[in-house]
Amino acid sequence: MARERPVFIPELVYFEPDALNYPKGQKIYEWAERQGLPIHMTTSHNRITNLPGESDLEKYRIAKKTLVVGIRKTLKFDQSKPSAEYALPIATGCMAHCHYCYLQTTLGAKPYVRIYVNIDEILEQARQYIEERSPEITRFEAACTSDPVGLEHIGGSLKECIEFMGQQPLGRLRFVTKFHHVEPLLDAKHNKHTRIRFSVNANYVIKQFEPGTSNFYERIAAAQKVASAGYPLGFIIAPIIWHDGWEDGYAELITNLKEALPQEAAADLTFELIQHRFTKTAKNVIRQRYPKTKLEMDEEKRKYKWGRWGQGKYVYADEQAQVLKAFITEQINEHFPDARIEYFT
Ligand code: 0TT
Ligand code: SF4
Repeated sequence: MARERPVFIPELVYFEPDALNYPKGQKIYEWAERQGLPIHMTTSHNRITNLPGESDLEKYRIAKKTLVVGIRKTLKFDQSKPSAEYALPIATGCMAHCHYCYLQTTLGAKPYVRIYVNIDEILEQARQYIEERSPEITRFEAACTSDPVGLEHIGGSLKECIEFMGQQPLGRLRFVTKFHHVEPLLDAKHNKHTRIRFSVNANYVIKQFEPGTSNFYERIAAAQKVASAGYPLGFIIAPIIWHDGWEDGYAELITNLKEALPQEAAADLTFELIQHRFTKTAKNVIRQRYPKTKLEMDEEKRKYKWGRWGQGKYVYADEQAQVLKAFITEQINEHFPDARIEYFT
């Protein structure tokens, strides 16, 4: 059995000065000191131009191990279709190295990990969004720009968000993770208003493209724990990748889930299915950062889908996407007849 994935400990920590005026900023500062980490002050994260590293690649790898503690200034939340109404901004960046990750392009030149300390302001804004949509339910996705479970031991923000949403009759929280470090969330007063989803995939995809994450069995063990703690549970199968033997790979994934999960975990279970996609920019960035990747990004084989804000993306051709969708849907329906498939995109 492989060694357990340890929690993330950054190698460098930067603080924006105002961050220390917030309890969470103080708390993280003390944590970093206890860990003996090199701590720097910076007037703004935009000024962090002197990260060590010779080449762009080295700078990128170091940035992924760098934590920046700051304040979320824009309190206008992004949309998060199809998973929720709004993205809840509590952190950006991620220490893992999934080759296909869209943060490589959406975070541009700032791939370091940022935690926002003004959580009260952020949640106050969420409260306003909930009010605006009342009496409809408003869902917030906390994993649009980060993997917040992997950062929970540092900032503790997720637990605060979970307990906040627990008290909102019309507010719901959801987030997805590839980490198994759910321990700090198990005693949160969630009131079933938070759905925790684990990202899972065919063995080939996890092995080839997801370095730096918890392995499949660690994720499933964590799924059992959150289900036992009464959380609504979900799985996101993403990105769905067409590869040699994909049918066996995805069939095996669903049977492994079925075998590993206790019956009661399947009581309120959802699946979200997301096919692999890439933009032209992403392809270039991925080639530079993971030059040996086996990730297939051949525009010729794909369908171009126009984007709402400029750059479009390449998805599988309709026929291929339909085959993937139909096969995986069938496997889920067979093994988890009570589960709900929320979308295929
Ligand atoms: O390339 C990744 C794809 O995965 C995107 O099309 C979004 C999608 N996705 C990711 C999804 O369908 N369901 C999820 O739960 C996500 C993990 C969360 C998400 C992220 C989402 O549902 N919708 C989004 O728009 N995002 C991202 O948030 C994309 C954008 O960069 C950011 C702000 O809107
Ligand atoms: Fe990106 Fe998620 Fe992988 Fe982190 S775990 S690198 S956010 S895909």
